[in-house]
Order: sequence, then C-alpha cells, then structure tokens
Amino acid sequence: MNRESKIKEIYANPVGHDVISKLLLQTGKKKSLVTNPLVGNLKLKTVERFLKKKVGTDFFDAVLELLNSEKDVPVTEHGAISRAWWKEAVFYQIYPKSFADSNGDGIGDLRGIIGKLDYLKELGVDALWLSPIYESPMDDNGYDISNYEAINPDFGTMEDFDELLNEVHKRGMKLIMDLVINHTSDEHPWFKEALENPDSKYRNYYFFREGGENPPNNWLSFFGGSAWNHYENKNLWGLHLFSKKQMDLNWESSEMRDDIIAMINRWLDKGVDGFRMDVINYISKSEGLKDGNEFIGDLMGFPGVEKYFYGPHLHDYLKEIRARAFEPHGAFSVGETPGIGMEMAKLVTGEERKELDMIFSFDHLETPGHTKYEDYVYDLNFYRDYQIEWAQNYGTNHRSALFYNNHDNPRMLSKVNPVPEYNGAVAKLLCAMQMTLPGTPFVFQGDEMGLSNYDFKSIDDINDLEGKWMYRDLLKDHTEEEAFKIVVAGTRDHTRVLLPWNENAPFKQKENEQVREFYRKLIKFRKEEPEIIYGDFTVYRKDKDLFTYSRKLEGRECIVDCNLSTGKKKEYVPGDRYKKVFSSNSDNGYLGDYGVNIFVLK
Ligand code: TEU
Ligand code: CA
Repeated sequence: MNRESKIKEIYANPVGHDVISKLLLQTGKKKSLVTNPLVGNLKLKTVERFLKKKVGTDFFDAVLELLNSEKDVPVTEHGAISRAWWKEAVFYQIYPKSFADSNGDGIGDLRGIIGKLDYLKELGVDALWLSPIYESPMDDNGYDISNYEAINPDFGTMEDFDELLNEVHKRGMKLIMDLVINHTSDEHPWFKEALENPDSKYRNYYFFREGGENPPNNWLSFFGGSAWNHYENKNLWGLHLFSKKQMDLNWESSEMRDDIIAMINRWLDKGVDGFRMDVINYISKSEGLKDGNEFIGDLMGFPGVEKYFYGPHLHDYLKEIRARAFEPHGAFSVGETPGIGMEMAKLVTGEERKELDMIFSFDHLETPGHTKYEDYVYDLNFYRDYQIEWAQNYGTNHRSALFYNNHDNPRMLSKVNPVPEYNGAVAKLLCAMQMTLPGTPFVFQGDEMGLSNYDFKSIDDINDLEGKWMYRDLLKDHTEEEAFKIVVAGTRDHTRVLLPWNENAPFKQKENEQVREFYRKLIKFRKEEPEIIYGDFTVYRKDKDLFTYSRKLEGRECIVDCNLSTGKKKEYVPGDRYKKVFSSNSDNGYLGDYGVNIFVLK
C-alpha cells in the first residue's frame, strides 16, 4: 500500500478496514462515507491533500506503516461451526476483590468464591474467569503482578486456590485465570534487579532508555501522564503503558519469553483450563518506539497507541505462546484486545492461525461518538446493528464473545435506561440476546442479579486509579462537581463494589430474584438448543427499536423477538408451527417496554 492506493483498496486491507471502522465509530460517521464509489476511488494522496493540515503528514505514514505490516488476509468461512467446549460454555467473570468476602474484612477472597460454587452451578454457568489473584501491591487491583506464582494473601493461600480449582472441577465446571504478561509490577523481583543492575539479564526484560532530560517519546499512559518513569539517580527512563507501577515487558527478549511461557505451563500443569490474556495485543511494540501521530493520539486519547496495539511481531509471539504452552495442554485462550476490530480479530483467532481461540472486542460498549466517561443513553438499535454486522461477517471459523460488562466499565443496564422501574425488563432483554445470539456468553458477576450502577456520593468513594487521575486531570478546567459527574459516568468502580449477598440487599428484592431465575432458565435453554450454539443466524425484523432473529440448525429453529426500547410494539407472530417458550413483558399481541418473546419450532 502507498499513496497511490485507493480508499477502497485500503478498506479491503484488514488493518485498513478496522482503522477506518474505528475512525467512523469514534466520529459517529456511517460506513457509506467510505464505501461509496466516489470516495472509494480516491487515491490516498488526494485525501492527504485535503486532510494534511488537520491530521499531520506523519498520519499517512503511520497508517501505511500499519497497513503494510500485515501481509496476511483473513479467511472468512460460512460453513458448519466446529465443536469445542468453549463454544458451548457460558462463562462467568469473577472480580475476586468484590465477589464474596468469607472472613468479613471487606475484601472478596478465594474461600468466598468456594462458598458460592453451588450458587454458580445452580445458575448454570460452565466456566469461571478469575481476574488476577496473584501477589500484587494492588496499585491496579492486581493487574500489577509482583509474583505470578504466589497468591495475594488478601485473597487467601495457594492451598485455598488448589481447593477452589478442585471444587470447580468436581462440579464439572472449568476455571480460566487472568494472564497479565504485557507488564509486571515494579515490585516484581525481575524489575527490581533490572533497575539496580545494568548487567543483569533482567535489564532487557523491560524497556529502559538511558539519558535525556525528556521522555524518549510522546507516548502517554492510560492512567495519566507520560508513559515513561524517570529514574533520575540512574539516568534512566522506563516504559509503562499503564500505571507508573506497571512496567512493560520487552517481548523481543527470548529469555523473557521463556520465563513467561514456563510460568504459564506451571499453571496449566496444575490443571487450570486456560487464560484470559490482558491487553495481549499490546505486547509487540514497533521498531524504535517512535513518537505517535498527534491526531491519532487525540482521537484515541493516547498518543502512541498505533505504535503498539498491533505490533510487528504480535502474531509470532501469539503463535509461540500457543505452541509452547496452550496447545500441549489443550488449553483455552481469550485475548483482551482493545482497539482490534473484526478483520484483525480474524487474524488472531482464525482456527487456521493457531494463535488465540477468541478475543474480547470492545467497540459495542459505547455508541458512535460517545466515550465511557459520558452520561448518555445507550441506544440498543446500535447494539443490534453491531451484532448483525459481526454475525454476518465474522465467519464460522471465528467465535464472538457476547458480554455487556466487565471490571473496566460501568453497568450496561444503567446506560440503556437508568430508571429503576425498567431495570428488570432491561436485564431480561439483555440476557435473552446474550444467551441466543451467535457467540459465547460472558456473564459479569452481578449481571444475573440485575445490578445497575452504584450510587457513589463523592470522589472519596472512588478507589480505582483510573477514576482518580481522571478527576485530578478534569479539575484543571472543571469544577469539582462537574469533574465528579464525569468520573461517576464511567468509573470502573461501578463493577468493583462488593456484591450484595446479604438478605436485605436490593438484589434480594422480588424483581431481582426474577432476573436471576430468568438467567438460570435462559442458560439452561441455551444448553438444550444446539441451533443457538452452532446454528445459522437470520434477521427477520430490524425496524427501529425492533430486533427479531432466528437461529437454525438441522431442522431446529429458535426465534427471538425483542423490543429494544420503551413503548409497546406489535409482537412477531411466527405461526402455529412454533410455540412460545419465554416471554418477558409482553401480552395480547404486543411487546411491552423492552419486552422479549422466544419461540421454538414444535
Ligand atoms: O484493561 C485494558 C484496557 O483496555 C482498559 O484498562 C481500558 O483501557 C481502560 O479501562 C480505559 O477505559 C486491562 C484490564 O482489564 C484493566 O483492568 C487493567 O487496568 C489494564 O488492562 C492494565 O492491566
Ligand atoms: Ca475477605
């Protein structure tokens, strides 16, 4: 690709497709802006003439460097879906710090999880994903690991973990752990020795640069400020994409890769069934750690991101990790890959690629033109169109992850409609789509309780470092009240407060019990309907606020009819060959607010 290339050729490139899609999403523009023949036939150099002032000359160099770094073309199949346990499973994410506290110290722990395994089994989930439980200073709540093979005493002991794993397997469930190998804590022995001893082999396990008054490049951290720590007394700079205590590992070091892969193998030898891999697409940084393009940085919020979100050796490293650890154990892998779109996702998860089994893409979590830290109403028509796009174009040799929430985002329930009287109906609608769309569901702890955002009263209630630095940053040009309102809109703390297990908790109310019962029944239903797990997807209705779709396989059919908003809508009538098996908030021919009906062929 070069400046003579046409926009349509760039859009046909997997990286080009995803970068343009991301730009359209961030700016709230439609796909037709680039797919119409007029624009499609423009050469890049022509577009550059119009945009150069705005985006800077190195913008096009940066885009071309990314495009040309990817020589492969994704393979998109539409045949039968191959069988695998992780395509049939319903996953449940546990954030240990706030899931269940067994000893009353206010911190969730492993024995608390053990005490809830029967609850989870009864709910019907098949696999648990534990956010990190390793030794950590807890600067980023455990995503800053100081010992990959010891358990954080706040959560318990290795014996507690062994019992948890055994109890999970005894119930026929699986356990995947969080693998944070883009960075370690600065309190990890590797880093401490690397910093102290320039001749240590660990010096090359990280990104150090010597000398200079200023940081080696313009990259910013996701948690505020430069992505470089300055160790003045050593005349050194150290790279950290995340907090100042999370130091990026240098994956170009084969010795470092050997140590990490040996650690993964020891966990897999213990019987762990796989891993969720934290920001795994960031592990390959581009040659020379050059400055990021300012325009991309402004748009994405983090200068430098195009230099590492899809680096030159990413595929090599993913193939190596799989071949040397996951493959020999038949272990499952789901990558957390911020910024990766559908086409690049195919290149890291295609069955023929031997890299990851699945990825988490995040482009559905905010509607076009909106960001996490905005208090806005999430329009489920966008979610419908997003799911249709992926269902129709991702291919049957790739598997979508279906989730609304995780520990990094506020609760979707509150974004769709914060009015409490709608909580139950919205929760059931979200559950119905999550359990019947093509893909593997990941329920986040508390979704099944119909939990919405937490009612934080002041910035003192906010623990997460991301929210804290945002608040400080916002105070430069906002009042305290304005700054707090913005932080509360998107703080990760909404999904990090202790689950309300006690008897008089709000979720114990009748309606929340009904939500959990709905989750239990839908999870059970999904297990009994192979057309949902492995079947074809057809859209029957997608008018405004409506989403009616069918799942078919070998003569079986399930039809799901959704009202994506308030106000009653005429329900879909499939005919007398079908029977209604689920119905939430609908009667005498109409779907009520957020109503949903599910039918199966008799
Ligand atoms: O998240 C990476 C990530 O994409 C989020 O941090 C996101 O960038 C941020 O929340 C802005 O919205 C993973 C973990 O899930 C997160 O908890 C960690 O803080 C982060 O990596 C660093 O390990
Ligand atoms: Ca505890």
